[in-house]
Amino acid sequence: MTRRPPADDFDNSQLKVGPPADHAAGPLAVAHSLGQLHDQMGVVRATRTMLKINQKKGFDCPGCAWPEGKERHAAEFCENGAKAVAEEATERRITPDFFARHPISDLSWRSGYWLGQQGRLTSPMLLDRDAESYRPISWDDAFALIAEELAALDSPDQAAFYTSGRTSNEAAFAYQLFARKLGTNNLPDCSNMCHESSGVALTETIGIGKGSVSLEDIHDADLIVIAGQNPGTNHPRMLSALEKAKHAGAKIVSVNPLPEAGLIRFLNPQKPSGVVGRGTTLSDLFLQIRLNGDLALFQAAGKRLLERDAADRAAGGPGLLDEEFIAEHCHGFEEYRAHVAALDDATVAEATGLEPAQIEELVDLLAASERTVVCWAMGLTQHHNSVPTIREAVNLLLLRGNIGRPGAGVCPVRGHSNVQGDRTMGIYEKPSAEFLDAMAREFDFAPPREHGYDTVEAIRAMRDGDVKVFFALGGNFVAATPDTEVTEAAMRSCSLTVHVSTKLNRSHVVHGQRALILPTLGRTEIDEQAGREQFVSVEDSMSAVHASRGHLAPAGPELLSEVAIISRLGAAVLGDEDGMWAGFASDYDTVRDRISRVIPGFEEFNTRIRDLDGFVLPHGPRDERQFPTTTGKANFTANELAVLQVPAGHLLLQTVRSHDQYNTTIYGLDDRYRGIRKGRRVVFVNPDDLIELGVADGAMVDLVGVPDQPGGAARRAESFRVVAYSTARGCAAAYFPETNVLVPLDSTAAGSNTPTSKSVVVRLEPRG
Ligand SMILES: Nc1nc2c(c(=O)[nH]1)N[C@H]1C(S)=C(S)[C@@H](COP(=O)(O)OP(=O)(O)OC[C@H]3O[C@@H](n4cnc5c(=O)[nH]c(N)nc54)[C@H](O)[C@@H]3O)O[C@H]1N2
Ligand SMILES: Nc1nc2c(c(=O)[nH]1)N[C@H]1C(S)=C(S)[C@@H](COP(=O)(O)OP(=O)(O)OC[C@H]3O[C@@H](n4cnc5c(=O)[nH]c(N)nc54)[C@H](O)[C@@H]3O)O[C@H]1N2
Ligand SMILES: [Mo]
Repeated sequence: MTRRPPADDFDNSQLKVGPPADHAAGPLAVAHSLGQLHDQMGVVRATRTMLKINQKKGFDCPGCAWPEGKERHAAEFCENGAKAVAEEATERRITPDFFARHPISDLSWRSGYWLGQQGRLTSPMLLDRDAESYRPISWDDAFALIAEELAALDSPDQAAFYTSGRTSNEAAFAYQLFARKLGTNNLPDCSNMCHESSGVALTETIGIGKGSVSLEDIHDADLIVIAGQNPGTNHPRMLSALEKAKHAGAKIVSVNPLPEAGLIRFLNPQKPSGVVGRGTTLSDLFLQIRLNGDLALFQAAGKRLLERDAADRAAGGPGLLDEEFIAEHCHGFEEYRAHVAALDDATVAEATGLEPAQIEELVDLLAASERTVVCWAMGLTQHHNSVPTIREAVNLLLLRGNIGRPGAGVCPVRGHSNVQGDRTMGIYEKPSAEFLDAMAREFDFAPPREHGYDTVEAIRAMRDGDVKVFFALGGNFVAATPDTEVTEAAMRSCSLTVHVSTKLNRSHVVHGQRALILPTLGRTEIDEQAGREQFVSVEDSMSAVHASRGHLAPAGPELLSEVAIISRLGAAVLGDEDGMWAGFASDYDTVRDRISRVIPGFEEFNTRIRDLDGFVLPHGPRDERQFPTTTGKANFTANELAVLQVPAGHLLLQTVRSHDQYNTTIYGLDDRYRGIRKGRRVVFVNPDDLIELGVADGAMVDLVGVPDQPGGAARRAESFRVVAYSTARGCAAAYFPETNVLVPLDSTAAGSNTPTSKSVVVRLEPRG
């Protein structure tokens, strides 16, 4: 199963490896973002744009889902938000003649970086059967072609409708309505590869799959545990919140196999001290945990808290548990207590790679804190045991009543800027009966009840010929998903692939028998329909909904908004007798009216969204300690601990983001905080592991997986430079999407079906 990646991805000739940074942000970050912006946008346009980002009358940063808070800075953005904006608001354009000059045979060998650098897509394009190049097509013909392909299916379930998390609430709602009216729940989304494990674990334990804290809770916390997250790169604005908490006396614990710069020290570029001073030291405790060891860590910490509680009570003290909370609001405590009592310390040591004294330090902090928040991201969600790991984080919080009170709670830090909103809008392959009932009432139809395909299931279905039409509202499906060879073949076997996109990417050049590119407006652009400026809405990681308005002229006259594209698709495929779709396209208020009648928490949507602060959605556990679980209480759970065994001579590889990428969008070839410049094909390995494996720092290796069957072919990613680096023993790290070829399609998290992108077993094979 060898796959050569696009040719220019291999170029490591300029690669420079230096020492990692010991802090994040600061003046250099500002210089970097301005450089990128001026390069892509010119000075005037860049400055005008940056003054609107995350402002109350401006647009929501397309970077991440971290909330803005009520008081905004003049510059409410970060280095990486600026890069995300530059990527979208670039003045470079791809016009139809670009495709004439670059046939598919050329484009399919270009790197993702090169494709993205070509500029904004401006015209709808069709790649016809057996054609060598994309050619222009009118919007009407494009919609007619999709209608024809959908009509040719034996069943609507032979189509799949993917969403990436930048899609607005309005577009997402119209899109899921379209799919369900067509007759399918095949609505896979990027969340399936992202925070699905959080959603599943939180729904089971607290009754709602969303975080329970606000920005103020972060500021007010005594203790913030950050596990499996690299905010310095992926949520830089979070560092300002951590700094604020820190100045108010909070302690911060970082749990990570890598010592990420952003969690060590932070120079706030928005404060004078950040420009001249040494900044704020963020982490009080760094636990360099083995990949996949968090379940064991949380369980061990819970066990020790219980032991200390018992000891304290025996000595006449008040104990450490919040007994009242546990008695009144929790279920399953005794089972949990019995389960962790049997936990074996040797297994914990093996799973975590940590000394008992290190775990004791965490327990000291947990015991001393009256208000604890646990934050996490992909380091917890992309493992086999992700769902029980997150359940275990909840156990730890429940013990001391840390849910539903100020300064405390669960904080899954979302990725894409509206990924949480898309799910709220019904982008979900497993919709609840209540949601479908509400849709049925509002739109007077019988929505399909059978669950649809998630991302991994959709790939299997395409591979097996069960899905023939693949439609994507944003994203870069073939590059973001696991098992690249399998996925690319699956995509190629479709009769039609359609991508609503802002930028060219690999999913446009690995295509079905026919393929469409439908260019769309981005967040930064003015969206005018029927002579009136429209706005859209988004929901951040803390359930706050607010409006987003672009202010730049669209990248080209032919672009349609996502809402317009879905509405015209709806009319072309399903007809529009009552004018609903036409109404959606010309006035987004009509979409919001529908949302207000279908989705709880959106009552009076059109009025409340016009409040510049937006509004916060209800959240039972956070607001009133109401836990809408099957037991009606917050559930303690007993989770089996199994240590992930890695065969001799192998390492556990995590696939991560560099500082210069947004998922599959590569902004540049540096990873400044980790000391890497001008190259991406590197693998970070602990120096002691290198000695044991007999591989030198700087050596060139292939990363080779473990065959699915004994004697079978192994997955392989070629040509990586070994970088000796501080990471937990037995662990390695390399960037995705280059390493997605190594992630087996069938290797997914139990309960959420999320690909296990953070625990891939590999060996390093030196290149001759
Ligand atoms: N600039 C920028 N911003 C982004 C993105 C981007 O690509 N670029 N992507 C967006 C999206 S969609 C998302 S989901 C988020 C992703 O945000 P992150 O989750 O921060 O992204 P990753 O690079 O995957 O980093 C995972 C972190 O978890 C650690 N880790 C890995 N495995 C384990 C483990 O087993 N245990 C523990 N304790 N730690 C572990 C890694 O060392 C790393 O620090 O960021 C969003 N924001
Ligand atoms: N190995 C490995 N794989 C991973 C991960 C990992 O950590 N390791 N992380 C996973 C995660 S957390 C996620 S969220 C997924 C991401 O998966 P996706 O969301 O599918 O991928 P992106 O790279 O974010 O999508 C980028 C493309 O979106 C389009 N785009 C950008 N802005 C807009 C817009 O406003 N509208 C429209 N219509 N299109 C737009 C552009 O054409 C761009 O090329 O990847 C997953 N894959
Ligand atoms: Mo994500």
